Amino acid sequence: MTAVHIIGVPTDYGQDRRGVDMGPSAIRYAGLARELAAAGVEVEDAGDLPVPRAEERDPDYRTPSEGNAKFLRETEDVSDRLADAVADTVADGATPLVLGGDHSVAIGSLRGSARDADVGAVWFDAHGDYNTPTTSPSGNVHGMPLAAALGHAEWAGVEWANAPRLREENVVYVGLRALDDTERAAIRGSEMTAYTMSDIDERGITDVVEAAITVAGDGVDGVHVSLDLDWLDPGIAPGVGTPVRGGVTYREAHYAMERVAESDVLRSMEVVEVNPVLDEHNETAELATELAASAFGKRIL
Ligand code: 6HN
Ligand code: MN
Ligand code: MN
Ligand code: MN
Repeated sequence: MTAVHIIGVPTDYGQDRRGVDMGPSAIRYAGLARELAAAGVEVEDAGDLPVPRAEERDPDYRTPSEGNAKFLRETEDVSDRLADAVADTVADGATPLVLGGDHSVAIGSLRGSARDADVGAVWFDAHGDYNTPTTSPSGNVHGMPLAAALGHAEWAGVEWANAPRLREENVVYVGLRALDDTERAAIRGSEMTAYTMSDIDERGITDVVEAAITVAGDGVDGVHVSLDLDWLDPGIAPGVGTPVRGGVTYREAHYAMERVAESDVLRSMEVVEVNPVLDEHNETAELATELAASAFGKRIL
């Protein structure tokens, strides 16, 4: 029986619209443990990592070399502790399910997952999350985690942020539809594979997800799945800080997660960017819960 350890990481540092720190609670209230049990996995909730309130900290505290990245020290501290928690969970033979918080938590998840093994990643997101402290238009670290983990540009050699055994060749985007100009150029120049919403329109979700899992899992020990709820259309997932129209449907999202479960390559997973302040009756948190259950094997029949 698969064992899943839930690790909540209630960060609110990585973006401007406050409230994403309540994501882990909202996802638990939506019945995560029950849904996972229905998927047939053994669940253990490790609680939340202690995360200092943003109000106690200064977003602008940084050295000149840190450029435009807000709360970078706090992000380093959380990432260090999350990387340990994820690596320890995997070493125990369980699959970590990290609940954000904003997408900056992926820095710690990826570093922990890729500490003792070669890993690939599938990034289900409207956004590329491939900025650096100087290319970022916002200074928000949730727009940077993949560049940080891969050591792209100024992130090269930033030890706390790099995922040692993650390679660009095994990183695949699914559902991109909002990129900054510098980010687009950097993604084009990388070895990553990027499937946009247009690719899903053309080829269908079945084909795209199949290809994504194959590329991410090629020659590695396991795959990290990063699920940003803004991947979905805001009509069904309104509770996110950076919504973009034209996202995937409810069934497309479930199908993708069902394929993740069937492929049997999942090493670690995170569900991020659920913002209960912006949500309608916790429906985005419910969706996050249902999708996690599908990724861990919940079936209709
Ligand atoms: N996310 N590209 C924009 C930025 O500020 O860097 C948006 C990033 C959104 C990140 O949703 O995880
Ligand atoms: Mn994201
Ligand atoms: Mn996003
Ligand atoms: Mn450190």
